Parts: sequence; structure tokens; C-alpha cells
Amino acid sequence: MKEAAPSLIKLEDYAQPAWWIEQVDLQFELNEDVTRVVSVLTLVRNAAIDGEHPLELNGEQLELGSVHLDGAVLSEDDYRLTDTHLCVFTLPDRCQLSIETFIKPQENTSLEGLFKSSGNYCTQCEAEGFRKITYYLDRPDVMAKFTTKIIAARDKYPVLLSNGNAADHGEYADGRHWAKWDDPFKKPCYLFALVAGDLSYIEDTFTTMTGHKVQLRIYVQPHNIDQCDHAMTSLKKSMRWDEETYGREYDLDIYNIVAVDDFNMGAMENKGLNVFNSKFVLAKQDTATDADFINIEAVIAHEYFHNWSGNRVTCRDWFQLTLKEGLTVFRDQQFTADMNAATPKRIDDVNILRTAQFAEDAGPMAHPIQPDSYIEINNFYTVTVYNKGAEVIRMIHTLLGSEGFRKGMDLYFSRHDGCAVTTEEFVAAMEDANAVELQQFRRWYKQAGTPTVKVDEAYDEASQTYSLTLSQTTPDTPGQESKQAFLIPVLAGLIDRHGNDMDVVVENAQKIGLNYLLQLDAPSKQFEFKQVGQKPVLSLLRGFTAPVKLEFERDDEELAFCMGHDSDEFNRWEAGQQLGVRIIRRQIESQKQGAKWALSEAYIEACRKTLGDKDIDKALAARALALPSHAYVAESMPVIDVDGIHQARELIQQQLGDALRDEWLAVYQANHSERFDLSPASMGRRFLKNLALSYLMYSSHPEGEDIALQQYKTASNMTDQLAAFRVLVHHDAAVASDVIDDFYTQWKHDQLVMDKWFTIQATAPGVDTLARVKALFGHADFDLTNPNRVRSLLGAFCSMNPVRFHTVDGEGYRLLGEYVEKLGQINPQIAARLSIPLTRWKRYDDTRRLAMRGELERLKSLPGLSSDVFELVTKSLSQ
Ligand code: B3K
Ligand code: ZN
Repeated sequence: MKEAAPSLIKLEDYAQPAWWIEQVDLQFELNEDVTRVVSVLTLVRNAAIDGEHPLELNGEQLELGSVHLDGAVLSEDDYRLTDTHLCVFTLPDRCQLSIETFIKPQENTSLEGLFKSSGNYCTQCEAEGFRKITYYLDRPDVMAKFTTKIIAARDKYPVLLSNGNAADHGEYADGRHWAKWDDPFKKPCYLFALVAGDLSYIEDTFTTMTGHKVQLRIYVQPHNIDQCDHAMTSLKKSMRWDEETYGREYDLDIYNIVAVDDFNMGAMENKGLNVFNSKFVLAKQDTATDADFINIEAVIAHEYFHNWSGNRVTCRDWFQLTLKEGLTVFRDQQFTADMNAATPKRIDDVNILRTAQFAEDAGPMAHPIQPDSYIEINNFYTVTVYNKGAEVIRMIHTLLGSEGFRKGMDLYFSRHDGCAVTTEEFVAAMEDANAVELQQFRRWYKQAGTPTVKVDEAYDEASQTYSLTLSQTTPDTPGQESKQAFLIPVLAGLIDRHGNDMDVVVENAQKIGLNYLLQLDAPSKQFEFKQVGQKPVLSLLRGFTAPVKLEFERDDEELAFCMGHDSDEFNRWEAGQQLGVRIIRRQIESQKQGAKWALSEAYIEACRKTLGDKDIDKALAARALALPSHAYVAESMPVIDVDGIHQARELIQQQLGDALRDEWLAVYQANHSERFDLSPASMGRRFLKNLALSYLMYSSHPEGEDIALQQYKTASNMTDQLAAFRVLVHHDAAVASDVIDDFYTQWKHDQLVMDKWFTIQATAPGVDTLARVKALFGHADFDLTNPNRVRSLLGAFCSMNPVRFHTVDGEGYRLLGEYVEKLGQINPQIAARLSIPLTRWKRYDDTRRLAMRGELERLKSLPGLSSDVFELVTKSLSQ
């Protein structure tokens, strides 16, 4: 744990290191009590830096053994040792430094550095975990070649893995064995990995576009060996896709993936040796949902794509994180869209952005995709850096077109291969490859906050001119006032009264088919469309071409028309969402006034039409028929009315359930099938069927519960079983407690399914949920050291159950505070992540604000607070 009041790291202070490291030869002796690490560094003085600077190596929680310089032992006078650094004073310009350290991975609960999971050793070094393994220049611009020798007991740790290619192995007479790995690619230490354990693997091969044969292996604990096939298929699809789409080929002889149960995030792209949270590897029909299968495919792809966007070309410093993360998220989004269905994928991504990211932009931690300062870098692996970062890349793609974007990517990779670079260099490559300038566009990297684009339109029949004025404003965010205008690409269409896209003339926009790409590059800009024969209906921001909010006055009829007629699938869904938000807001108003209110027939009719449409894609229909989420509606309110939104959504779902009961039943029956496959069509059918089941449960007719119970009992796959389990528990069915017990008995041996069991209970909207969550903390299967389990109970309760977390008595806040405090001692990264809901206190009414602030103040006053929690708590309190 770092001391209190840690310091602020600033981008403007970046300076090259005084030393480079050419070569690192590591040796690990893994013992049950103390692990010995010997690191031999070949150092070269950085000629670009004036003066004779000492070598300042990072190191934390290490016990130093010895230090040798060019073979001679150094005395304590030759270096200075602190809690965070080893500083060696006098060195020749080129030398070898050998450092011996001792660590205790078995006691490492932070899951950063070298740690143990289910008895196996593994590592997590990004961002700054390598300094918990040995003294090093732990910064991404120091790129070196690594060899790694691992020594461990052969019976307990038969598998010994590290980065690169396998170089050699052997045995000792005392029961230990060793393996040596050689990574021919220079890399920063955050990409270092080591795994040692009792693991089984499945194996396959992939022949690259130039005919190179690569051995692919997925390592898991032996009892999970039947759950790796989907991950392997996903890996091979990713490798082929990156060759076909970006011309990127894999570069080592081996690609290894290891699944571990205790992991702070989803996965890690270490060179040639990805370490994964088992949640994103293990899957079979009866234990993984369709969403799990899709997520696994996406995360496998994401880590694989990092081999180029992240590893071959890496970040100069951590302020450049979006350089690899935004770009790689964009690439994995494209991949998922290609492998499955593009519009549902876009809708899901936009939903994440508009709930989680827009909320972050409106909160105390708002930061640009390239922040200019941080206290703890782990707090900046955010939905802004990742998902808004991906939107920024998508905007470049929209502006340049796919061919231009590909040219830019080719130049970026060839120009910077083997280098640690900045986002500036990425944008410059895009400009140079396309002979364009993106000066104003760069503001997306520097300015935080979600812009609002206001729409004003006028149609002049006499001159057949339609003028559209777009104006942008971006709110102040902490530390950033008076934003400058962004360059916002807005894709638009004009629809005639029959629902056809109009072919018109416009001077200051690019015409792409019957779409018009408008570039809003000023606070306000007018676009004049000529030869517009009738007053058009505007379809704006097609495909969500920019991460903005629209302020666009439209009546219900126009929205309903767009829902039915817009040629852009995304905007058909979007019109339904806007109508949905409006209906929920009206319902909240009438609840406040105690007025009676009934759902408009027009809305019910629109839903009936979608339900009856035989041609509509099922995955799209399901998304169109789902009400806007609680989080999305909350985002649109100046003060979040937690109970109002919840009650309104419940009532509307009951009304829709009742009004369309026959239709829900018909759709349920038509899409219920025993057959299981993972085609987008089958997944779409299951999605729609389970939405119908949910509405049937809301209807006042009793068959919902019977159908759900029947489905729960007979389901052939986890998607169906879990959907039925969820509605039975969330609607507090008579059988709810029986199915909770039954589900536990059936699945208690499977950790990942047990996570789902915790989550379903933690997200139930009933009044007794808080008590149940408290009781579940004491359950034999609850484990505060396992991040997945903590997220499945505490994370789910605080982030996915607003009505129970935000009870006005502040009980939910106290519960979260209590566990953030406990977790702070165990795993500061997870503690900080989970504290985020408290930091959003400003968005609520006075009573809740006070209670949330009180909990934050209490956390702030705790002794020995980690830098992770310290940063979030202090920034949110000083807002
Ligand atoms: N690069 C890792 C994330 C590391 C997070 C460190 N706190 C996984 C990914 O984005 O692919
Ligand atoms: Zn990533």
C-alpha cells in the first residue's frame, strides 16, 4: 500500500528515461515460501539526455538480495533503496546490472505482479505490476528483449510458460524442472507474463497468410478442459479476420492463452502468452449464456488484435492508453459486427456508451480520452479511454471512409513498428496517408464531456429548400471550462412521406449514397438542402456517428413514423428509444401528481406491429421492444429520480404485458425451440423469446409463471435457464426460493455459474434484497479475494439495482462503504472500481447526496488508504 496523499502525475512532465534497457534475462525460482528472482539487465545510457543521471529503478514490496554491476557486487553505499525505488549512482555508459530480489506471490491478494490463483502462479503487469516482481524501469517506452527461465517443482507445476518461443527445458535431480523462453520482440515490461501450474490444454494450429504455421494452445485447470472449444474457434476467427481486414499477420511460433479464476479485469494481451479471466474463456452450452459466448469471442479477439495495436506498436506513456485501447476496442467492435449482426452490435455498444460513459463524463472523474494527469493509472482504464476512445477512432473511420482508414492504419503500423508512440503520431499517420488535416479533430483527445448537438430545421416550400442548423455545446467538466468546438461528423438522411430516402442537393456536405455526411466544425453551422420536393422527416446521426447527445424537438407521430420507416436500422431503434424515454418521463410526471395515466395506444400499436412483423430480424426486434434502461433514463434527468424511474418502467411493462399478452405468448411459442446453436438467428430467437417471457411475467395473467418454471426445468442451455431463473426471482414468484435452492444445488460446483446465482439475487428489485445481499456476504461460497465473486454480488447490487442500492435510508451506501474499506486492504484496484457509484453523489436529491457524501468522507479519513481509492474519493468530494 502506498502512503496517503500520493502525488499527481502529469503528461506535461513526460521526459525520456536517462537509461535504456536492451536485454533482460530473468530467472524465477518458484518456492512455496519465498520466490527468488534474478534479473540481469543490459543497460545503455540514453545519449539524448544531458548529464550523468543515476539509474532510478522502480520497485515495490520487494526484498532486495544483492546487486552486481558487471560481475562485481555493489555495497549499500553504491545505491539508495526506498519503498518505491532502487537508485544506482555511478554506472558506465554501457553495463550489466544483476539484481536479486525475493517476493511472496502466495500472499499477494492485489492480483498485480506475480500472484497465485487456484494454486497456480500467474502474473499481471499492466500497468505497473512488474515493479512488484523486480526492480526495473517500469514505463512503456523502455522496450527490451526478454528471456525468462522458470524453475519450479515438477509435480505441482508441470507447465511453465512465458512470453515468446520455447527455447529450452530440463530437469534437476531434486524434483524441480525448468523451462527457458525467448521473446525475440522488444517489449515494455507491462507485457511480461509468467505462468506455472498444473494445467491441461487443448491445441490447434493456424497457418498465416504467408504460410507460417502457428501452434495455438489454451490452458485451463484440468476439470475445465471441455469448455475451451469456443475460445479456440474465436481465436482462429480473429487471426483470419485481422489478416483479411487489416493485413496483420501473427509473428511468433506459438500463441498461448491461460485461463485463471482470480483476475482483476477481463484479460491481458502479454506477448504470446495471454492471461485471461476464466469468465472470458470457459463456455459450454449448459453453463454459458449467449451473451457469454459473444463476450468470449470479443475478448479473445480484443487481446489477439493487441498483438499489433498495442504490442508491436505500443504506448510511449500511460497518458497514451487510448492509443492501444480505443483502437483495439474499435477493432473488436468491427470484428463482432462482422461475425454476428452489425446493427444489434452497434445498439449494444451505444447503450454502454450512453449509460456508463456519458455518466462518467457527467461525474467527478470526467476526463478526456487522453487525460492530462492522474494519481493512480489503474483508475484510468475507463469506459472513456476504452469506449469513447473507440468512438473517436470510429469518427476517423467515418471521415476517411474504410479505404482511407485502412491506408492510415497501414502507414501507422509500418512507420511505428517496434516503437512506443503517442496518439499524436496515430492521428498524423491518418493525415499523411490520406493527405488531409485533422487539426480540429484532435480536440476529441483533449477535451472531456459529452457535447450536445441542438437541431433546428426549416422547410421553405416555395424554394424547395430545407435548412438545417446544428449547434454544439459541451458542459464544463472538473478542471476544464470553456470548451472549444469539436469536429462532429453527423450522418443524416431525409425521408419523404412514404418513408423513402430523398435524393437532394447540398453544397457543404458529402453525399454517400442517399446519406449526407455533415461536418459540424463550429459552434453552429447551417446546411442547406436544395431541390427538396416536400417537407422531409430528418433522420439524424445515423449509425450514431458521434458520441453526442441530440436535442431535437419532435412530436410522437414523427418518432413513430421513424420507428416504422427510417431506412437506417439503428435510427429505427433509436426513434423507439426516444419515444420510450418520453413515455417513461410522462409516467413519472403523472405519478408525481397522483394522476391516472394509461400507455398511449399509438405506442402499444407500434410494439404490436413490431411483434407481428415476420420479416424483422429477431435480435433487432428484441432490442426495439425493450424499454430504455433505468440508467439511460437516469442519464437524461437533471436530478435522478430513482424510485420514479423504477415505478414508471414497472408500470409500463405491466401495461405492455397485459395489452399484448396474446402477442407475447405467440412470439414466445413461435421462438421456443429445443435445438441449440450459436448462429446469430438462433441467438436472436432466444433473445426475443426471453423478452416475451419477461413481459408475460409482467402481465397479470398467471401463465407467465408456469411457462417460466417449465422453461427453467427443461432448458437445454444456460441462456434459457438463466432467463427463467431471473424472472422467477425478480418477480418474487411463489417458487422463487425453491428455484434459488435448486439452482444452487445444480451448479454449486461451477464458479462461473455461481457468479450468476449471486447476481440474480443481488439485482432483484424486491424490498428484501438488501437483507439478502448482506446474508450472501456470509455465504460459504462468497469470497472477498475473488474479483468475479465480489463483482457478482457487491458490484451487481450497487450498479445494477438502483432502486435497492439507493434506498433513501442510506443503508446501501453504508454497505458499499463497509466493503470498499475491507477490499481496500485486499485488492485496492477492485475496491476503487466498486466505489464508483458513491462518487456520483451529485446526481441525486439532497437526502441521498448527504448520505453518499457521508460515506465518502468516512472512507477519506481511513488510515492507510490506497492511492486507488484515495483518488476517487478526494476527486469526488472536491467537485
Ligand atoms: N490491457 C489490459 C488491461 C489492463 C488493466 C490494468 N489495470 C486488457 C485489455 O484492455 O486488453
Ligand atoms: Zn485492451
